[in-house]
Formats: sequence, structure tokens, C-alpha cells
Amino acid sequence: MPTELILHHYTTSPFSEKIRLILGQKKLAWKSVLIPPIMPKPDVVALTGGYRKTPVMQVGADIYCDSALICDVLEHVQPEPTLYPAHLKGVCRIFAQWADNSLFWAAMAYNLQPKGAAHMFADGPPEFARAFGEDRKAMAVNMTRLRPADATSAYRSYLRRIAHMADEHDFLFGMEPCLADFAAYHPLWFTRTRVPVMADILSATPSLLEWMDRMHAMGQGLPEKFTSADAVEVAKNSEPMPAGSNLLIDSAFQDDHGIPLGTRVAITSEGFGPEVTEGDLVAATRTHYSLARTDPRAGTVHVHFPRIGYVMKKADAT
Ligand SMILES: N[C@@H](CCC(=O)N[C@@H](CS)C(=O)NCC(=O)O)C(=O)O
Repeated sequence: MPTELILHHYTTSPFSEKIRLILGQKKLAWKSVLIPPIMPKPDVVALTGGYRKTPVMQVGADIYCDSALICDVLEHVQPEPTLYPAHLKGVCRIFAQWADNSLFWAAMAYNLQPKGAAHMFADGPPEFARAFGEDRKAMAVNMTRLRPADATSAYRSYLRRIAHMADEHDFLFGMEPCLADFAAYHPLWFTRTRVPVMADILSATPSLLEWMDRMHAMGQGLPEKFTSADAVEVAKNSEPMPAGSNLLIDSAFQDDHGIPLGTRVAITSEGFGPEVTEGDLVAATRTHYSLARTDPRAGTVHVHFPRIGYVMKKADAT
């Protein structure tokens, strides 16, 4: 059974930073595949069948989409130190969902207002800035994007709220980090490291900066460079793990849609990123969906999505 963790990511991706730090906290070895930040991403799509967001985690011929699901995989692979301490199990996931959505989008709309964007793209060719803008605009078709002034107010309030938590203890919910810390960290990391010209907003909350230093000190585990072409080869030469014994936490069928296993289905994100992944439904559990699909280059793979945040329907349904 393959166990090598292959992370498809790029250095400036906030959701990838969330996962890299968890790999650090859990002191895991992993293969690092750097992928393009904008389309086209032919090797990623050969593995996922459509999903193109970052990061994606691959283990053999199993492809895990979305950082929330990747957290469950990493917890399964290395349960200690835990991301989900028993007394925080509910609250840390709910907090992370808020951080990955409300906090992330307020931070990004603040970060990428003209001064931040000018800094971010200063070293690259102007064509890249344009292509990046068009790529993200196409991904945001189903969303209302915050305007800078509204984003600034929200981000400032959110930072103050998180700082109240960091004032009390080393990490947000106590003396040890949990999922909540990793989810809250990555949008702030982007402000501090990618758009330092916008990072003044963090100065009002010094306890947050100290907490960020503690998070950064966790490192990134043991990455080893790997190419995306080799990752596609790994998928081709591996068999997907049987649904009941893959790296996810549950396998019992939970039919909330009236769609039997074996049906051809399509999965799309609820919000950002309209790309569709199609395949045969091999698992639909309390927490996730798994689709089987065959790609000319990657062979037969299982592509996994969390239930929360995704829409699942029959492939031919409108
Ligand atoms: N809910 C997803 C969000 C992922 C996401 O939006 N990632 C950003 C980069 S940090 C993205 O995919 N941007 C477009 C891209 O990388 O192609 C997750 O938790 O993984």
C-alpha cells in the first residue's frame, strides 16, 4: 500500500501554507510538487479530472482535494500531535470553517487592493499580473467579492478577535495548537510575507505577531523535491486504495441525495472555482465523497472531496 505523501502546491499559496505547517507540526516527510498558480495545470487536472485549486494531496492513486480533507488524511497518517483535541473537536472545525472562508476572503480582498497587488506583481512581467487577474476573476464567477473598504473593516475586527485569544494563551484555544490555529494563520501569513506593504494592519495586535512567530517555528516537516510528471507516473503505477481502507476517517455509506454508489456523478465547489470533476461514485460517507475515474495518463484514480463546501449531483443532471 503506498504511503508516500505527495503535496501539489506553490510557495505563495495560503491554503498550502496551512498544510505545510501541519506537516511541520506532525514532523512528516513528504514529496513536494510545485504546480503553476494559474491555469493551465495539465498534470494536476490529469490527477483530479477537473479540480484545479491548491493544494492537492496525492497518495499513490488516491487524490485528496481541499485542505479540510487533507487535514483528516494527515491526522490519520500521524495522529500525534492531534489537530482535533477531544474537548475542542466541534469548535475547532467550526472555527476553521470560518477562518477558511470569512477571514480568508476579508484578508485577501484587503491584501490585494491596488497597493498590495502592485507589490505582489512588482518583480514579474505585466502579462503575469494580467493573466492572474483574469484567472481569479473566472474562478470567482459565483461569488460576491468584497470591496477594499469593507474588507479592511472586517479584517481589522477579525484580527482583534483572534488577538483576544492569543492574549490569553500561546495558541488560540490553549497551550497547544489545533486545527483552528493553522486555519487562522494562513491568511495572516500572506499579509505579513507576501504583501508586507499592507502588514501595518497587524501592528495593532502584537500578541498576534508573537503567535504567528510560534506558528512559523513549527517548520514544514521534511519536504523532498518531486516533479508533477513523476507524480502522474506514481498514480499510473498504483492502485487506488479500497474505499473502506483508505486514509479517511469513515467509510459507511450515507445517502443524502438518493444517488446509489456506482452512479456517474459531478462534483463542484459551492463557491470559488466552477471546475467540475466527474466520475463514478465509489463512496459517499458522513464526511466525504470518492469518485473513480480513468485518465489516459494517470490511469484509474480515486478523487476525494469533503462533503461540506461541495455540490454533488448526477453527471447528467442540470
Ligand atoms: N477550500 C479550498 C480552498 C483552496 C483555495 O482556494 N486555494 C487557492 C490558492 S491558496 C486557489 O486554489 N487558487 C487558485 C489556484 O491555485 O489555482 C481548500 O481548503 O483547499
